[in-house]
Amino acid sequence: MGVIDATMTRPIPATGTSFLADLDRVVVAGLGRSGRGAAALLAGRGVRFSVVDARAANLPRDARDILPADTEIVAQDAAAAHVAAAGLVVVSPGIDLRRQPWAQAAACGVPFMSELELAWRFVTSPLLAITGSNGKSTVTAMVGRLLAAAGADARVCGNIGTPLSAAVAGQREDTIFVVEVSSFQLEAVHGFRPDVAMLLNVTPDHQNRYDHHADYLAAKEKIFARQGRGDRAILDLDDPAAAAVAKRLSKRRSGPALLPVSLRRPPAGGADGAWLADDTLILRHAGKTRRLLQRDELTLAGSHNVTNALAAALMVAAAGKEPDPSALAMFPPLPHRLETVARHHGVRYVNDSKATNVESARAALRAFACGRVLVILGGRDKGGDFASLVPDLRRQARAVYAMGEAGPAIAEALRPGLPGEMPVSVVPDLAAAVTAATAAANAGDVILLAPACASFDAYSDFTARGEHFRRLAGSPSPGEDHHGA
Ligand code: UMA
Ligand code: ADP
Repeated sequence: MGVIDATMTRPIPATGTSFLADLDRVVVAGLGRSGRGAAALLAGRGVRFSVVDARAANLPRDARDILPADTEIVAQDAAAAHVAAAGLVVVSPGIDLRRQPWAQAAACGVPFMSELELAWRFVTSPLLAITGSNGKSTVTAMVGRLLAAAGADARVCGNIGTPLSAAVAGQREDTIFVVEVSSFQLEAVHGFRPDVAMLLNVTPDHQNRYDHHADYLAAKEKIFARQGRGDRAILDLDDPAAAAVAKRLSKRRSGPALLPVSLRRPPAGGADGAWLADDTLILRHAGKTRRLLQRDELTLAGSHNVTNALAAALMVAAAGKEPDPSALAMFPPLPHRLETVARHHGVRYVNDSKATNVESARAALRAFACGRVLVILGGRDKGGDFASLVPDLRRQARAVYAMGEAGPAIAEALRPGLPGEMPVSVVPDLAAAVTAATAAANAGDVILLAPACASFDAYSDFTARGEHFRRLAGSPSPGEDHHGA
């Protein structure tokens, strides 16, 4: 909790941008995509600022080029005094506020504000925000697609790629911002108040960034912190952590209206929400109930994507637009999310490189027929509880390939729980895993990359890992044959 409390030690106004004019010594921390967006907003307001970045000496030219000519750039490891004297630090999500020089400055009362918060203060039209451990990008993209289909100027942004600070430029009266929000971005928010906020689920992730799971959960829960009467909060009640948050929100006086999502039951007492009944996706909003579609009409595979579709449709309805069932049905998997990239001799190759934690790998395993999955796990361990996958592997898998840095530890965690006939092979890398799985697969099987780990032991990111898998699977070109997942 230290970081989150520390960012609040010297209060800044909860809304508006006028306070920026009175500020001296604004620091933009990190000059990646977020930092550049924040810098552009500040420069546009005539606010002078400096930049602190760990790569100060090697910032890419395009990053330097967007700065006013006389902007001071300070190396992070030499910035202690500079940051301690700041009137405000606008922080990029990749900055870990527990580290120096940030922790010391926060302890001295320097106020921190995330790029998300700064950008939000410039937003003049409705804003929808989506968070959760898994499913954020999929739901964000779905909501964007459904809003566009309904004729809105939907701006899909945030953690999904374009920072909100870049998306606000040229906003219109009819713009609706659809913002994927990460826990990192929520650490230093103060007034951030989405009109509709969504929490899909909270399961262990980013253990390298949080001392305790409770700190991660607290960051996620901040999406609702400033919501009040007239706002809406969408939560997946099938997820125990999100259900607990819903309970807390329901006790808040003048809190947001709760809109539940569930695969198991309709909302209590005829309230608004979205649910599944007899394999039909059902939406009730403003008291009006409608059947959207049958679950097998969705292009997306897996129960988790039924949840995502319900949540997306509910958010669109909450934004005052009608979700088009056919747009929902046709929504394809995003790249690297349960994406079928090749089929050879009846064997299907599925790229779920974005399954970077244990829960998303579990969701992927459950999306296929029992006993037909040859699954590739491994990469850089983020502290995942691999042994908890044993029951799912017993039911769904035929073989396990444990690759990369975490391979030996994964094999050690799984072997005691798995029957002897289910081999767990430790392989050095993805190429070896695909070769071994291809040799072992029969027609009707699925070779699934769902690593439950980060990619950084061998790749720049999950995208590079997924592209490599695609090539290894012999897929002709990116984007082809991804509609069958
Ligand atoms: N930097 C420092 N000190 C540090 C860390 C970073 O100076 O301690 C500097 C780097 O040298 C670099 C800059 O900060 O110049 C990079 O900033 P950043 O890491 O915040 O990255 P951005 O380019 O601003 O991208 C961020 C998100 N990155 C992270 O949260 C790590 C992107 O999410 C997001 O798409 C983008 O803002 C736009 O909103 C990426 C991500 O991995 C995809 N997110 C995590 C996830 O999805 O699991 C949360
Ligand atoms: P995020 O942006 O939160 O990482 P993505 O939509 O990119 O979410 O999906 C990340 C991973 O989680 C993918 O492997 C995907 O198959 C899986 N996933 C998507 N939605 C859910 C969900 N609701 N519950 C569990 N796993 C999910």
